[in-house]
Amino acid sequence: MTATPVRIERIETLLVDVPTIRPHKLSVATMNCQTLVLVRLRCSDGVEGVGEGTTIGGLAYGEESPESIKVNIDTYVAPMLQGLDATRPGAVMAMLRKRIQGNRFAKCAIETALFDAQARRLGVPLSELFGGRSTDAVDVAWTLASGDTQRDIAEAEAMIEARRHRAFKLKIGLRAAAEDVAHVVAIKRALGNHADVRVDVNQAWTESEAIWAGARLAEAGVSLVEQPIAATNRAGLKRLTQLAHIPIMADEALHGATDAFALAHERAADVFAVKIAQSGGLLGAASVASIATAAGIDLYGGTMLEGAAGTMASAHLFSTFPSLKWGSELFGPLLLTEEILTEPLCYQDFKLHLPSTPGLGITFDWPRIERMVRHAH
Ligand code: MUC
Ligand code: MG
Repeated sequence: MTATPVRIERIETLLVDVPTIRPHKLSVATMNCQTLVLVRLRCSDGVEGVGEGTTIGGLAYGEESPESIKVNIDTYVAPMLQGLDATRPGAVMAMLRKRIQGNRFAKCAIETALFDAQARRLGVPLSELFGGRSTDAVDVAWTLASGDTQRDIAEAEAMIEARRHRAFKLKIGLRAAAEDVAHVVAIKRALGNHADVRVDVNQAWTESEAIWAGARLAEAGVSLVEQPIAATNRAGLKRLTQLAHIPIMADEALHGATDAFALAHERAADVFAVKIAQSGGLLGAASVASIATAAGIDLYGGTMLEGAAGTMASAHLFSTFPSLKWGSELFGPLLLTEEILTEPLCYQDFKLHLPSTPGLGITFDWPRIERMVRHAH
């Protein structure tokens, strides 16, 4: 007797607008609200999986917006997936990659929901489908991005005191490089050796600004510079890495395995920010990590400031890496004013602790989420 196949029955997408606890200032956008793009995938055996494809600042950061992610899933992806075997996420995604160009965030949301459902079906945490965990908790940095030096120092000190974060990423690149350097140096000086301070320029500097600033930041004890120059300027990133003033991390230059391979081949970065959304999903992000490991490039667990689903999907994957040298920045849910889970994620002792329950290991508070869902007029 053959078992009844398990089919993908229904895929629903939701845009959930959640205000942030304070303005979050990046060189490309100031966020006062985050729009979570959630996917609910229901299967014929009654199992449901959840995924997320959230981005930053509409179209300011990437080439997909929350609205495009939703409309492309609703119009193209969902009909393609209906009726397919839900127990084979890898095969479903391979088909989708062949038939749909780009749309990495949308693919990530779908792939996460497929793996969440399959892990629930098998009764194991999602991490077990990616080789099993090296750790049950990942270090989590916090981003200081209020734009105000004193406010950032007070915020960092409160985080250290609460034992929530001791590594801080400073968002810079909006102001002149000299002003930004003064801001960062003042914060590093105030926090001293209690904190690891890094900067993320989000592509804002020219190469010569990056050379000048990198030397000064290193002198002040800053540990890392993330994506200082344009993502397209891979040769420039390589030159900055070779200068060896300060470790260089690739973020926006890294859109999955092909970029990872090229960057690794040229040794154009010291560290990779691995992001599930930028990599087109968990499988792509796992490939990015493997390429980095083979090339002797350090790993950092990046975020697109997702809510609980994207954050936990990332945490499950990152927990399987043999080493996460630079920790992670999986603090997205802490930047939001509203809790969307029945039980919040566990941030304690500078780490995010992973649940051992099946799938993503989280339970959504759907009635509460429903009150924040954006409805078409
Ligand atoms: C980025 O560029 O890394 C991650 C943390 C944060 O504050 O912004 C994001 C995006
Ligand atoms: Mg970045």
